[in-house]
This record gives sequence, C-alpha cells and structure tokens, in this order.
Amino acid sequence: MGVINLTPDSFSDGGQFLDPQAALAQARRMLAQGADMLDLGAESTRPGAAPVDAAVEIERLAPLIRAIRAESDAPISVDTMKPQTARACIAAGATIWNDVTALRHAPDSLQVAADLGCEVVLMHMQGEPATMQQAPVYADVVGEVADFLAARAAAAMAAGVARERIWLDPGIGFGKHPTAHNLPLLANLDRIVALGFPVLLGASRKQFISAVAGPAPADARLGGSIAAALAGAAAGVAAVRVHDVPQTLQALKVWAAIAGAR
Ligand code: HH2
Repeated sequence: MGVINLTPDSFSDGGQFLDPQAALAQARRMLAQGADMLDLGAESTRPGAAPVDAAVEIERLAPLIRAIRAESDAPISVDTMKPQTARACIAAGATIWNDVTALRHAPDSLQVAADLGCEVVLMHMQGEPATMQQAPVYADVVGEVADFLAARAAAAMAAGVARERIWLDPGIGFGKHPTAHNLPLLANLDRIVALGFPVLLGASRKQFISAVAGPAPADARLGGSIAAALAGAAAGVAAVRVHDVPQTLQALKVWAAIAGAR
C-alpha cells in the first residue's frame, strides 16, 4: 500500500503532495512501481498537527480519487477519522475507510461504515493524536492491542460491517513508546494475525527507527522501514503501508523467494 499525504505537515512527506497534479503524479508512479493499493490522507495525525475540516479534506481528496479511478481499478483507501469525509471519498471511488480511531471518533462512525459497505481498517491508538506520545502506558502492550482490535472488530460486525471487510492494524507509533511498545508489537505481529483478519502494518519512516538505529530524518529511514516490513511479512501481515514502494517491493520479493527456496 503506497501512502500519499495531501497535507502541508505530515511527518514524512508533508507539503510534497498538496498540489493536486503532484499527488496524481505520485499515485501514478506508485501504481506503476507495483503498489497494489493506495492510502490517501488529508490530515496529519502526528502530535501537534493542524486539525483539518471535513470540507477541506474532501476538497483535497475527492478530485484525486476521481482522477485515479478514471485510469485504475486499484483499491483506494482514505485515511480519515471523519464519517463525512469517508462518505464523500467512497462516493468518489475509494474502497477502503482507513480510520486511525477504529471508528470511535464520531458517534455515527460504525453506522456509516456499515451503510457504506466499504472495507474498513481498524487501527489501535492509545489516547488522542495531539497528546498520545506524552506518556503511553501498558501493562502488556501486545495483549492490550490484540484485545482492543478484537473488541473493535466485534463492534463493527455488531453494527453491520461484514467480517470479510475488516482489516486490523496495531498502530505503530500511535500512543506507543518508540522502543518499549513498538518493538514488542513488531516482534509479536503473529498474535494480531491470529485474530483472523487481514492485518495492515504501517511502520514506514516512523520515529522508532531513529530510536533504535540512531537519529535520521524521516526520508532517511528506508533501511529501518524495510526491516519492519519484512518482520511483518514473516508474521503473515496482509499489507504494508509504505512511502517507498519500489524498494519495499524489491525487499519483499527477495525475502519471499528466499523463504520459498527452503
Ligand atoms: N500511520 C500514519 C497515518 N495513518 N493508518 C494506518 N492504518 N496505519 C498507520 O500506521 C498509519 C495510518 C502516520 O504516517 P503518515 O501518514 O506518513 O504521517 P501523518 O499522519 O503525519 O500524515
């Protein structure tokens, strides 16, 4: 899954794809490079990011979704916590609602997801984006994330979302200490996979890479991003959400070929 942020302030690609033509060019490039799907966001979730109205999100996302849809059938995911934005983007041709709040942001999120009949990504986050990194606390991070995701999947199904439309995501970096919480999650992804839903892993360019391997700006964390993607592949995740498509795909292909030659 190739990530494109139509934001001025995303931590990894903020400002690069706010221009609609630049975003469309990046979408074409990622699909040509072998991305199976795209994830488009118009509001950064990093701590301190400026909130974005649903109307602005829709203005940024819907024309791009229509333009991609005019030339490709690839699944398009929209990264938003707002039901209005999800509704407008699904109408424009998106197929997946990627919600970092696991459909908890608005009282009608679960119902809107069920009504839209789209796929949903339910992601774990402790706290709220603005403050989530201040003091995340867990007694058992893997168990708590797994229990949360199982409970949100049950809530989605109870609201009418079909089981086969649900993805789960451990939310690397969302209310997690860079090493004390992210590393056990990455080491135990098989326990999230064992819940029986396709798992999406988003570790690309995240801060834990600097915490482990030494400071590096977001666009110089490719090696660490690939290491995390391979850990995900080994655990059986269904998709990895990445900023660097061709390099990740090359690593996954070589890893799979080696695994297949056993
Ligand atoms: N990570 C980010 C945003 N959305 N969605 C899912 N399902 N999983 C993730 O791990 C995830 C996500 C953060 O990365 P990015 O989009 O590059 O940055 P920003 O939130 O600053 O736009």
